[in-house]
Amino acid sequence: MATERTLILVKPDAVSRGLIGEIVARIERRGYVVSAMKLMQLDGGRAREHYAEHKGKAFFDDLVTFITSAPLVALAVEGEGAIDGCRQLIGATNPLDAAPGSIRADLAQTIGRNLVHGSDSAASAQRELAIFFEDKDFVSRRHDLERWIKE
Ligand code: IDP
Ligand code: MG
Repeated sequence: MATERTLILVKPDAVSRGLIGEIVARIERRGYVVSAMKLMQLDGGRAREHYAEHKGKAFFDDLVTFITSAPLVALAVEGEGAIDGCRQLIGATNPLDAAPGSIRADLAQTIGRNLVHGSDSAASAQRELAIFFEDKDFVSRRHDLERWIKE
């Protein structure tokens, strides 16, 4: 397995509930490292770009309204298999289907307020990271990553 970089969003509901630390802590405890992090309020254009795959769906407008409604935290997260690993930590889209112990199962109630976004593939991660970050925003965490990779 290779070191991967994924986009995590601590969505506005999580920021509003004071869960930034809880969510970042779970990601760090798994052994993944943060290589970029930004507290920001997303504009409509970038929100529609981020959720482009859902354009035309019934929930699309509500989703864009929600994700732009208040500040979120965008993070680049790195580690071995970080894309699928973070999705596992986050849990299924609907908190009622999410595995116990996952963020959504433990901390969320509804699909529309499920606290966290995580990229679902390498292609999505690359596309989504470019919406939130420029090359200069990333710092090297190579030294810290190597401590976790003991093969
Ligand atoms: P994901 O966040 O688990 O990748 P997606 O299917 O990519 O889930 O959907 C993006 C986001 O859109 C979800 O996290 C959720 O907040 C919202 N969403 C997805 N499906 C529904 C729905 O049926 N009703 C309302 N909101 C939805
Ligand atoms: Mg998705």
